[in-house]
Amino acid sequence: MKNHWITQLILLFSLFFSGCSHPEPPDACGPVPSENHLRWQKMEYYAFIHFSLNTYTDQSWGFGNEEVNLFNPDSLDTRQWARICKDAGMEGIIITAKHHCGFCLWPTETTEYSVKNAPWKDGKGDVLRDLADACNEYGLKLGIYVSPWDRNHPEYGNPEYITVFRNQIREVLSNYGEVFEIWFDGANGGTGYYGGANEERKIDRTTYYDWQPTYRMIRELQPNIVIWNDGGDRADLRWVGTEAGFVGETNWSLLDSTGEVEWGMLHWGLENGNAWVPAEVNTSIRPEWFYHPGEDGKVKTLPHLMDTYYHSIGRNGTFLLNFPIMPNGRIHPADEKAALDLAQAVKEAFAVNLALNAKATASNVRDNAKKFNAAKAIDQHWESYWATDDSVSVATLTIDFGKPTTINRFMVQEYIPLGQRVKSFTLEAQVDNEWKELARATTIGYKRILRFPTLEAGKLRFSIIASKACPLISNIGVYNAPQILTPPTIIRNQAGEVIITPADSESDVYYTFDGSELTIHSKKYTGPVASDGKLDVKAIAFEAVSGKSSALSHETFDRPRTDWKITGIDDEKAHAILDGNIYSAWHQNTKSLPVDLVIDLGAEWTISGFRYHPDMGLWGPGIITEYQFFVSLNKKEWKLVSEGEFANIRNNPLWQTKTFDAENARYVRFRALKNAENNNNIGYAEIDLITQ
Ligand code: FUL
Repeated sequence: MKNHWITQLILLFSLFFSGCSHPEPPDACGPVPSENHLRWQKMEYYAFIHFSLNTYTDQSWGFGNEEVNLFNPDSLDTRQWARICKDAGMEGIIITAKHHCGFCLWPTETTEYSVKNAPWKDGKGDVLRDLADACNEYGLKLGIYVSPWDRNHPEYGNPEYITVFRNQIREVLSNYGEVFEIWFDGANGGTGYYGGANEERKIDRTTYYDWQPTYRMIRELQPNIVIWNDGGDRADLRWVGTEAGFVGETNWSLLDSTGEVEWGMLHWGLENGNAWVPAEVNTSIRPEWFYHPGEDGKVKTLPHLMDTYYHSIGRNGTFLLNFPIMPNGRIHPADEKAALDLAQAVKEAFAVNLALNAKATASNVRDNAKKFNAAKAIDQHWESYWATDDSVSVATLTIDFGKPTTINRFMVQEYIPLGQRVKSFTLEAQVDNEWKELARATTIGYKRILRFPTLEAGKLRFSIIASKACPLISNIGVYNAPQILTPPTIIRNQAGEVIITPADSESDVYYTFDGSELTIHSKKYTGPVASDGKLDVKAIAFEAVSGKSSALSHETFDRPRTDWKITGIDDEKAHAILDGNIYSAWHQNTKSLPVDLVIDLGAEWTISGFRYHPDMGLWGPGIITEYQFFVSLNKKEWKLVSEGEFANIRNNPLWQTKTFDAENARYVRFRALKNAENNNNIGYAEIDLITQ
């Protein structure tokens, strides 16, 4: 009897201790990522390189008949690309080995339309080889874009082309070491050169490419690869439905393995999808993918790129940022600077994890086990996680900083090897013993980052409101990101109000209107400021906490255009050309050129010049290249005071200033004689005058 009792006690003890030391992790919930998915997702940030014959023709899509002779970069430097990408914090580079024009950047055996027939290195060059070597040297992974659509190949549209295409894939995946991702764009405009046929060829994208055998070949050649395919059968990764640089705030890494994918699914994923197909956010550092000299002034700003970061990596996506290569074979210095500035800003934002030394407690811990307790969510180890009991899908985790702590960013990660689970959560801060809601959000996935206005909190409460199954939180980070102190923008609207906008809404702005230097006594900007006459505005953004300020913004303005009227035009939108904002434009409705824009100044002015800012939009900006400018006192007799061209305006679509001998005028007439596109599209972003 005694023995029996002792045996039972030993059993109970051993059960208790084994329960403590070996608590069971939960079962997977729904589809889970493959090892390749996980490796890829952890890369987070990598580069796209667009380089092809388009680089030499200022085109977005080559037709397929562009001369191979054009490809002759004089200082191609893949090591420069790799160095920039590495310094920018990226993990890999995906290159357009073949874009839609069909030109191959490696000496392929499948077509004559490649570097082997180009003057570059006397046909002995191989851009892929150079890039693979540079990636190895810099510790970056290599990815390859091979366009399924081939506007050069004579067999495109026929079954024979599929063999060619597969051989191309075989070549690029066999000869350049490990490839982390292969990219198959879905574009198919139909028309093309096609070996001289110059016709439209339509294919059924669901059947033509016969992807499954191709996928098998790819996985055999590169077992660690992930396949991105927007053109046909579902592969490993999905496009997010836009090239503007964002994915949905709700972002499930799931889709159905078959069937059409509408835009919403690309954007948000599918909560109950039956396959793991996570999102990759692809966008360019400039408006376009290929290099266009006209975009040298349009490189994305730091606040823009930072937003893209939060809207991609911060929303359970990866971030694929494109560099267009210049005709000489290098990345433009402005693009390099933008990427490095972004890297610096990201580094500064996430430099100190304030959750690391805090204390975490949870409303429920799986089996009450140390292995799954709240501390595991703030230990910075991705492999360890806080988990609740199987029956618990609503739970809170509280982080106690121990003292009031200044914060403005919250980062959270799910342990996705066991599936994406959380459907919604809230974040609250304890300020002066009161709980204040900071955010209400939906999915988490691999990584979610929330931004909120800077505040001082003693505690943070992270509450999971809904989850598909017990939540598994692998990491939480809390940060105090410095404001982005780029110079603020200054505009003056038609009413004469000066509007100053800092890049970061939390920065303070100080200004002067008379050209004087800024001091601590300068005025603080609190909203649009009414003004009159000519102005010389200086402004800076300032961050009180760090005491840092931005570089200076400086703008001069002539008299305000308050009483101006665009005459004879019945289109509300025309006022965009007087709103002070060079990013808003208006296009004049005309069937032929020349076309006049007549402005009534509302009073007699003495003028000695005018300024024109063209539309900076990408498509059909209607940039005026040849003009005449007239003045009149009565709108009947007109005097021509200036005529000529706006040289280089197409490549550099900035303010154009023309001066002339002073004239008195009540009316001005700006006549467009010709535009850069050689059609009747005439666009204006702004018109202004220079007065005496
Ligand atoms: C698009 C292509 O058509 C563009 O030219 C570019 O390559 C981009 C990344 O994908 O859909």
